[in-house]
Amino acid sequence: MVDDLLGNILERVVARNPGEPEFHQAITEVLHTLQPLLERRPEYLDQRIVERVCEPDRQVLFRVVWQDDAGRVQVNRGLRVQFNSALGPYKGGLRFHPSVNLGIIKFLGFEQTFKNALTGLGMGGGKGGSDFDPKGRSDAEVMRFCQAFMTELVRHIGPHTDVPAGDIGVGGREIGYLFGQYKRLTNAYDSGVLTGKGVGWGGALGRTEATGFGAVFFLSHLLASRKRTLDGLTATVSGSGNVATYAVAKLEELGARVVAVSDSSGSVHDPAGIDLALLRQVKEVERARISEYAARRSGSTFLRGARPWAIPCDVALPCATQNELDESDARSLIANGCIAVVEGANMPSTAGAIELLRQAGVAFGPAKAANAGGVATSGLEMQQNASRQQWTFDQTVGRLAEIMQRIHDTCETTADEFGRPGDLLLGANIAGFRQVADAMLAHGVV
Ligand code: NDP
Ligand code: 2IT
Repeated sequence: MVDDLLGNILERVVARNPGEPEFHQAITEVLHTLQPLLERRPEYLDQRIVERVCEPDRQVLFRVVWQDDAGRVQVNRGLRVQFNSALGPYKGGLRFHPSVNLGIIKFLGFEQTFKNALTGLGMGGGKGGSDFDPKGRSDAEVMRFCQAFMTELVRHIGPHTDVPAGDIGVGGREIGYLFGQYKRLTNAYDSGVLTGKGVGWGGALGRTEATGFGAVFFLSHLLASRKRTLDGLTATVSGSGNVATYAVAKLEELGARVVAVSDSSGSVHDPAGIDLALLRQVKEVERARISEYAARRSGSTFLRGARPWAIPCDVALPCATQNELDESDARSLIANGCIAVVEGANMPSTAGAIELLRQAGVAFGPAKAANAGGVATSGLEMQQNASRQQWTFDQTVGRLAEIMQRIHDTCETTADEFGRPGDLLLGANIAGFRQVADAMLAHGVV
């Protein structure tokens, strides 16, 4: 009965959002896990909470026009989807990548809503970005693009309304240019309007490291509940951006050997263990391709066009992008004896891959729980801005560690409560949804 109702809702959501496969995928994954909750809480269906959470509060699409270094006029599209504000101001990153479209931003905003609920820090869900491609652009071009983008975005955001941050293609440099333009347009030093700011002007120490660190804290708890530790394990990580870099750093600090990282052109296999200083030099300082790492590091090889999942490992952390770990990748991981997959990226594993990992008994840390450390630390940055304080690195990372432990335990106990021990995907979806749904019920028909 509930199953039929959920099936009908899903069908309607897919029909009214055509051509948005990533959004359909994210909604399908969540709705497929809600049945046991809805059987106990029929008021969610009576009040049409499921339909309501699948419909964004607001979607803003806008033109972004700027001039490149050669004086040519460039036209991009800007987006901000304000998905759900039941728990607080909209909160979520901005993605600058040529693949960005409305369906991708909607999937990210939908996921963000439940992820932010799991942090317990009173944040709603939103996401935005542009099809602008920062690769190969000069700092001056990136600055002019960010200024043009903020010239429209400024109307829609604010410390109590909507608080953007980084995501793919948006890091400290971009947040700086965006903040500068926001300040110029408003004549207000609203520190709390963006997170991921520089530590000298309102940023929180530890925010840069937070998503990668948080994912590894989550992995440690996942292993601990199976009486294992990271010490001595072999890890593979995809991506070599913000999340991947600080996942590598924490994995190595906790005694694991990371033998692979990647970017969209291929993977590096480094059997001796990734040299973190070289990785940061190549990616953060020089903004070069990951093949450059292999060129400078003896004993490592560059596997052009390959994902890292065929390289044997005990634990795997997809930290690049959506749908980067499919069924054939899952088969390779299982065949090589991988014991845990923890998602640093958003929706990196396909539904088929997740099912294969589940059947094989591989421990699984779902994105909306495992990568919540980034946005949680954005919440801590907002707390610091509101109280005009700056905490030490250890204070912030200490809070992050507590939050990740609590998120892990919430997922575990919720899975137990609904008779599916160890199914942290179900635990995360139900725990996040329940919190949003109860707030929406309390707020009435709005
Ligand atoms: P970055 O831009 O810093 O790094 C992205 C990395 O992923 C790069 O190595 C990039 O390679 C690779 N990548 C991007 N797109 C693709 C693609 N289509 N195919 C293969 N590789 C790709 O981004 P982040 O590290 O911030 O984000 C990584 C993931 O983590 C995303 O899914 C993001 O949504 C998620 N996330 C980020 C958080 C944060 O705080 N930053 C918080 C929670 C989740 P290349 O340079 O070749 O494009
Ligand atoms: O996907 C994510 O959680 C992020 N990109 C971070 C969002 C944030 O507001 O810090």
